[in-house]
Amino acid sequence: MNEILKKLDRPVLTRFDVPYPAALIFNAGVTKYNGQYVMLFRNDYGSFEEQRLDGTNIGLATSADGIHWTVAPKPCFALKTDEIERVYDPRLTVIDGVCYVCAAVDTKHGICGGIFRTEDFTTFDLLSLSTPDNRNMVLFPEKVGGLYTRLERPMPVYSRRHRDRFDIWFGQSPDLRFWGNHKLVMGVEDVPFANDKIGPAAPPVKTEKGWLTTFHAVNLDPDRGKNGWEAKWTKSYTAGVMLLDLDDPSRIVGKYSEPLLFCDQDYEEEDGFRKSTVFPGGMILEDSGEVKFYYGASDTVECLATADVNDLIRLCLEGK
Ligand code: BMA
Repeated sequence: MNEILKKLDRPVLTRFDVPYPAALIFNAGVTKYNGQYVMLFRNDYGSFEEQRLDGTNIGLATSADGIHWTVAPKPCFALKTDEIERVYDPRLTVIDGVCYVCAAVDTKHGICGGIFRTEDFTTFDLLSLSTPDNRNMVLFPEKVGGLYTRLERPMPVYSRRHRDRFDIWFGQSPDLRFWGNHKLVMGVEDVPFANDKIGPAAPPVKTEKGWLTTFHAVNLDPDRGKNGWEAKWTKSYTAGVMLLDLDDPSRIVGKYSEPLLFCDQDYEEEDGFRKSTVFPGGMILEDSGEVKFYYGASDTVECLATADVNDLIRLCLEGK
């Protein structure tokens, strides 16, 4: 484990905490909203025992301390239309008192990034849907230069020689519907621990020294073979951390050159669907300076790690 990170000694949410059919609980978005912690988690349901997955919905959990969670009696969100097949991997950002949810949206014509608006976690209004393929996006918690701002990760297969050479991009919008000002933030070749693709992870938090944000990094090892209960899982997902310029978040101020977060605890991988996988979807900066990272582990359970914000900033500034 990275020495500045403290992990809880168990997952923070698993299928056993969920009062409806649930198999894999992971990749949650977390925020503080109206005085409590709110989590939207991905639930791939089916049968864990039979290692069978039938579908995906999104569950809601709330907490007073960010550690002990109560799951609402029913899933709160699943979307199927003639065109949309499923919504997953929610990331939450509160802007001016309204909660926005960025999520991956599988459609019949490609995978898109959706931005939804909710005030009650019961109804979710779709504000915008990207063109495919672009499934990973996160919103900044305030406008930058008068515009809503996001990090995103298009998936250009054809032009990248049919390999997963995916990078992190920047975009802005006057209204969360029309997006432009696109710029490259970081290429996969700039991350020494990724040989495959990178992308945003949890939405950024604001610090005095810049926007602190995590990103996911994928390492491909074709020889890895069966690594979990999926038939063949040859990837490993770790998470890095970087600091972006406050006024121009398309510019990197500092970046830690090693992974910040990776699987190294038994409870992260036990009976795991896809081992060697972490995916942070929620990051909260507390007034005390503690940063909470919520992350899916092995695409099976949701976990929590904490670190001091100044240690994280130091890592980014020294690790460039
Ligand atoms: C990505 C997404 C994530 C998942 C990750 C690792 O492509 O499907 O939801 O956590 O793969 O399996």
